[in-house]
Amino acid sequence: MARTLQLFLSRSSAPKELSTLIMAVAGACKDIGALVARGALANVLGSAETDNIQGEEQQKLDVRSNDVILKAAEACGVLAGAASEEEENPVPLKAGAPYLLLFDPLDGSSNIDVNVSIGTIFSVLPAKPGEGVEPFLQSGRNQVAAGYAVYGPQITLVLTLGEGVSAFTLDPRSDEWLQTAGPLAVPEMTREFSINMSNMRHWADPVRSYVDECLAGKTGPRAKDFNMRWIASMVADVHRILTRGGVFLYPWDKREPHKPGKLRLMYEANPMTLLVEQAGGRGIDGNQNILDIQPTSLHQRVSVMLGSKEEIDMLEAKHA
Ligand code: P6P
Repeated sequence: MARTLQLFLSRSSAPKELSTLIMAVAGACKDIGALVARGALANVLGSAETDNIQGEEQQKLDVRSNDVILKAAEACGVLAGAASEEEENPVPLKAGAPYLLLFDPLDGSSNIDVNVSIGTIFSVLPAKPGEGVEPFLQSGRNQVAAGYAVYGPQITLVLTLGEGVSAFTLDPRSDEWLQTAGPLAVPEMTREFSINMSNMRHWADPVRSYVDECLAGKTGPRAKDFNMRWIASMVADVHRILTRGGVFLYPWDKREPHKPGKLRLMYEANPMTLLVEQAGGRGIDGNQNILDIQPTSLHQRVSVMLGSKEEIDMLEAKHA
């Protein structure tokens, strides 16, 4: 009989308050999964006709998912505050509580209406004294936990508490999260890269050179043929990499040169990089390990290259 998430947490070194938080987030992901599964039937498809702080049009499911998580965050009693992609400012919760929660409630919005896997990403930091954004501006190394739920053919929760990565599948019959994998390990070598090729003409030279070598295949410098995957839901692409290896790139490009990248550091790149590192992979922004970046703003963006160690070592060398 597979272990429930509750039993897994009780046997981990996680403090009781952290287990309470993880169960609260996991419960919110169940509720979001149910909304995703009902789609049009729950009137959660399509645009909410509003923009988020990034100036991006919000989908109804972005807004609904955000509400679900914020409610769970408020009720769990162990969060000093929460920060969301969908909220301009952090939401203060319980003064003196031990943790901060940062999340992207619904990642992959462009896939919602076309029934392609989407997900929720979350990161847990220790609470720090201070007001507003300040306590949240901690590097990814400070994360005490990170994870995501992927709403796909299975609803799967992937989690690290800093002692490896485990996966739990939601059993539709019992409505329990049951452990189905772990510890996950990202193979050091891969033949699969993941990038939006339509941006090729905008990439910086090191990324262009790396991808060209992958495309050159067996007769090129890599002496092997590569496959390409791009789901355009970071959660789904990273889940594939945690499951069978690969390398995911959303690098800086010339389209908006003032932006370091498209993805957000605090609640997309940091949690995903912690998971990948905990599974033996790496994550860099081209200059440094993503987890070493000292954040200066809550919604700052970052260039992301993460996955199989050999590929990231190669990308790092090309950026040197
Ligand atoms: P593009 C989804 O909108 C997202 O933030 C990530 O989940 C995904 O990897 C990326 O953007 C897709 O971006 O430019 O290929 O649509």
